[in-house]
Amino acid sequence: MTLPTLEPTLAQQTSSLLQTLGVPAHRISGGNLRARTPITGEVLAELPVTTRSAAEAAIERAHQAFFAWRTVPAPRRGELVRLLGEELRANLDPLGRLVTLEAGKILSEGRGEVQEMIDICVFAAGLSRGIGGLTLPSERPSHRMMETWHPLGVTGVISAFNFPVAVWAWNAALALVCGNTVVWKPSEKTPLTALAVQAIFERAAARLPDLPADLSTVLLGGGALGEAVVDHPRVALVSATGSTRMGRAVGPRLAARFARSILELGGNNAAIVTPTADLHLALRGIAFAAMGTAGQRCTTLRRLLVHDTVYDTLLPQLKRVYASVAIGDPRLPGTLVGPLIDRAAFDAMQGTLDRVRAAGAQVTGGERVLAKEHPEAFYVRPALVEIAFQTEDVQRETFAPILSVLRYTDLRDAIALHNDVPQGLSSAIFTNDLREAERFLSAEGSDCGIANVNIGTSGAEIGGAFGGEKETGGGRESGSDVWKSYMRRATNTINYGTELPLAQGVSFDID
Ligand code: UN1
Repeated sequence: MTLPTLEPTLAQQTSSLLQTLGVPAHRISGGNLRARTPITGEVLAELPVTTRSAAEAAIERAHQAFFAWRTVPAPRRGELVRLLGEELRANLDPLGRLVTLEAGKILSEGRGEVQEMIDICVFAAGLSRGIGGLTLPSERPSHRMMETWHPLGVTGVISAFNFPVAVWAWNAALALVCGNTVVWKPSEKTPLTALAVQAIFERAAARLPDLPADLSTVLLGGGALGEAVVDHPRVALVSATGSTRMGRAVGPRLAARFARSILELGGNNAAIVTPTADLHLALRGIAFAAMGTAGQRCTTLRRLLVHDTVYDTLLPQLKRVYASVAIGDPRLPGTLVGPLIDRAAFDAMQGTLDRVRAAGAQVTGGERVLAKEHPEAFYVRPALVEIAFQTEDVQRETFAPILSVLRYTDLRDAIALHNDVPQGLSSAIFTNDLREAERFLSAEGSDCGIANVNIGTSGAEIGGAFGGEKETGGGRESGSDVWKSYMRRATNTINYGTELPLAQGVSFDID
């Protein structure tokens, strides 16, 4: 008699991944923070939350660690980040799988997220030998001016469920090489991936002798812990990713105590498809940007502005793709669209669809699928909304796969429509017309922090500055010269002469 081989449950798969990733058992049992998987809705683990007083003590320890860390030479700090990248590379597969289990992304996106972490470690390790300031001419003889960049202090990172590990890495890799210490409050929906990253970080740190302890700490819990980070006078900078609503709560509190902030909030990203666009290429770009990560990226394509002359060609093609896209278990190789994170996300999606229908839109898709197989999970067919004008719902970010499609006839009108939303994160134009592309990228074009030509709105590389304008919050993370936000700049004027001339020709002779 042969016994049927039982597939391990998702909780068992998770616990074996956590073991592989080196997460100590006591961190993942015996508490009341429930980690669930959106794949089935089942509970994966129940883990201890961090109390407010423990969080405050952790911030105090991070502050003490900062005093030691700021004096470690930057290239040596970069060595830690290089080793972190090495550990992440060695754990790309299990960590990517854990992201899939906990956040519901398809496997290649789970791995992609870990790849982003590795990439920023490479970038930051290089940067640790390139943090440099300007030397400037002084108007005074025998004087020199220069800028020096100094570590800032404790950096608080508040991250969202949809990029449960990469956002920490963009911030932590830069903060650490800049000489800051890090306190991380991940989304309470994704505590397990956070613990896995913490274990990986601790392994990297253990490879260097004589490092200060508490260089990066994770705090697990809900909004009250986020508030503890935001309000703590020792936290010099908070980098917060999430909704505009969250940003409205966080931004003013940080401003009130003159702390620095990097806010990466809602997006309502649009693409314009012009008459000369390569429609095949546009179709692929639109599909990934609008349906990838089940529409749960801040860079997700949410609005599509299509020129009248190509609308009736593109729309039927788009509808075919939407009708046939593979929705289901994100662990399966063919799946392109995994589950929404939870019931609240599903309800928000249905609410928006009901209202745009009532406003006269024609909605294709959007319905729940696989409800019989997974009564506690929320799989949906991505929705296309054909609508004549931008209603309040079109102008608002609904964190779900809804793509509103509008017609235009004049590029100026399309750009005006494009910018007529409160958010300003990412944008794209599909065109083969140089003039149209350049107009879109110009000062009178897209008003977003990211503007692309012939690629979609999502999937940015770490080398560029990442973030957006208006209600997106104005913050920038990741590449380019973003490191400057994690440091304080000192302007130094040095007099190597024997006279004391004053600037602006001022005289102040005391004898
Ligand atoms: C997010 O959704 O919070 O450009 C970040 C992208 C990713 C980052 C998304 N590199 O889509």
